[in-house]
Amino acid sequence: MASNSNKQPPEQRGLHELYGEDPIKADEQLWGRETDPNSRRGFLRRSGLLAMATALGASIPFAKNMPAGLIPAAFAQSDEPFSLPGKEGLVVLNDRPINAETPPHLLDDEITPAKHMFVRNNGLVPNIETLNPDNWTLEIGGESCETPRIFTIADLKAQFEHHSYQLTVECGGNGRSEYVPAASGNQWTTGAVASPKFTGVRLRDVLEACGIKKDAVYIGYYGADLHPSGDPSRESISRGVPMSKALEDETLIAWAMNDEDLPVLNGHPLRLVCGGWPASTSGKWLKKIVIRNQVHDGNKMAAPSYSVPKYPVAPGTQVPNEDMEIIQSMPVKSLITFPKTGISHQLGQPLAVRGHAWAGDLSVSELHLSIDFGATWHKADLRKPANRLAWQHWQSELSFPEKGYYEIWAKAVDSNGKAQPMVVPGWNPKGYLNNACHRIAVQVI
Ligand SMILES: Nc1nc2c(c(=O)[nH]1)N[C@H]1C(S)=C(S)[C@@H](COP(=O)(O)O)O[C@H]1N2
Ligand SMILES: [Mo]
Repeated sequence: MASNSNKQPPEQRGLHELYGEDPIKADEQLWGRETDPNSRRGFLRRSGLLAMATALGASIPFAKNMPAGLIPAAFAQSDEPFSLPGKEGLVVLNDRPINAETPPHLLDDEITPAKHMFVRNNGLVPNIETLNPDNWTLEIGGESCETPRIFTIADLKAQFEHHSYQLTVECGGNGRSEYVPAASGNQWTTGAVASPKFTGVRLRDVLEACGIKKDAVYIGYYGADLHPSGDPSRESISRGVPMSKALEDETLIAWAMNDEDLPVLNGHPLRLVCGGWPASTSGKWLKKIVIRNQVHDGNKMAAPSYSVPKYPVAPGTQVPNEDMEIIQSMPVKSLITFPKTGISHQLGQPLAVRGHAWAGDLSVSELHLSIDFGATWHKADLRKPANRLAWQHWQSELSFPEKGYYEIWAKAVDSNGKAQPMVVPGWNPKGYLNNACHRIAVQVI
């Protein structure tokens, strides 16, 4: 963030100069920085608050509490129209490969419906004609597999016990758009997360049926999607998890989501699901699983992919790959799924607020809400998860002291006592693990 030292800080200038006709332009002049007027980063400068009041046409009762570096939640909405087969209301971030996220108010269901589950593809979606569940096979192998075998989906269904779990899957890059300097990759805001119910067989049962050698340390998956180049000798992505995660009760080889076939974009006819870990470990269009005697070395396993620095670094630092570690459990996080950001609310009436919270392998123990930019907090009612690794629902009622612009902030605390940060957490080169508090805008009238 280069600021121009020749320019005066805003305090020393007249307000008319600051606002001008266009607050973003005015800000640019002040700080000598090129700004994309459509970029939410345009509000990161110190005059952001004043610009916001002008743009909103409303007073901000708790303005003095609001950290100057924040992008107002009122401007964080996206109304881009978009349609993908079987999906509704998702916002497309990239179409080659297809990546689309879900606006928070469409994640209001306790169990995420298929039409609202985000899509994150690293390669080319397999041709629908090749995704026939009747002749699909899953191969189990690898150097630490005693007896490599091939199963049809019918074999899996017939030979192993079926299990259903609601599992929270979140892309490791969810929230990336808020990092400064920007990290390359899909600019996810908050919508690369979902918590549907998956049905399948335990990965453990299948691996044990094939024999796990004593030296096994990791599993890796291979899917049927091609690398974006179309080169069949290259994998689009091939990641995995340590044996301890692979052997958990909830780690599934799933064929169904919410009691229906998996949607094509979410891995039909078969996928791996490792709830609570970066969703990149949940292989779609699953063709093969290998049991490894070393950390799996498929595409996107090595740093910097899905890895973060082992120590905190200053924003923009170049971090050597050997100083990075693979992301395991995702951090504590929450969403406000009702109301939709930007609503108007009548003064004097309580406002019902609700959402979900999750914490990777852990559970969430508290959910706090603030309407005064984090100066004071109060606890919401938080429910237990449907099962381990499912997100937890919370709800509350809020009252507002006077008319004006407010933000509702939600902050979850995990079962180890760790809370979400109010602002974007430690910068990392690829922009992973942003679990900053979710904020929505409310205008009290
Ligand atoms: N075969 C395959 N599996 C994959 C991917 C992929 O591109 N190909 N993307 C991974 C990543 S990075 C994420 S975040 C999740 C997304 O799952 P979804 O598209 O069902 O929401 O799938 C993971 N599994
Ligand atoms: Mo991801």
